[in-house]
Amino acid sequence: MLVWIQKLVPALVACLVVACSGASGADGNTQGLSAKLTFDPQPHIGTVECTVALTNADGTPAQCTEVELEGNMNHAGMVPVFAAAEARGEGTFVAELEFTMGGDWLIFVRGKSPEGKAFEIVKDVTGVRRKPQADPASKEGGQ
Ligand SMILES: [Cu+2]
Repeated sequence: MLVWIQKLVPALVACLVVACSGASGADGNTQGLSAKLTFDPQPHIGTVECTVALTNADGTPAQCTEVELEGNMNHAGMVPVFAAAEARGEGTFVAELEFTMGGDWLIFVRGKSPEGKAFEIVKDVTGVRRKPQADPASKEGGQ
């Protein structure tokens, strides 16, 4: 029994490490595009609306398609979170991203460029923490 556990635990750990690092994969090709992420409210543990503004190299809005986000962290055993982004025109997309843990996140923005080529842009979102206890006067998520 003990031997069985001694064999099993390293195997499980190895499994988690592979699963986590495998998610980020090789360097994605940005296809010359840039992404700007804005969050409303500021990133906190829980679901946050993320607006992605995609621009071409010359700064004009990039008419991308099939945009999705993957949120990940740099430690083992992390389950990545995925969110499809909805097109709002002018290279702008909106997604509901769920931060499942506090800490420093990497957000992978993926989709198709205006020319139909797959792109991947990685953005840092650092210092995600517990949602501040809002004072009762401010309404979370109200617009
Ligand atoms: Cu994590």
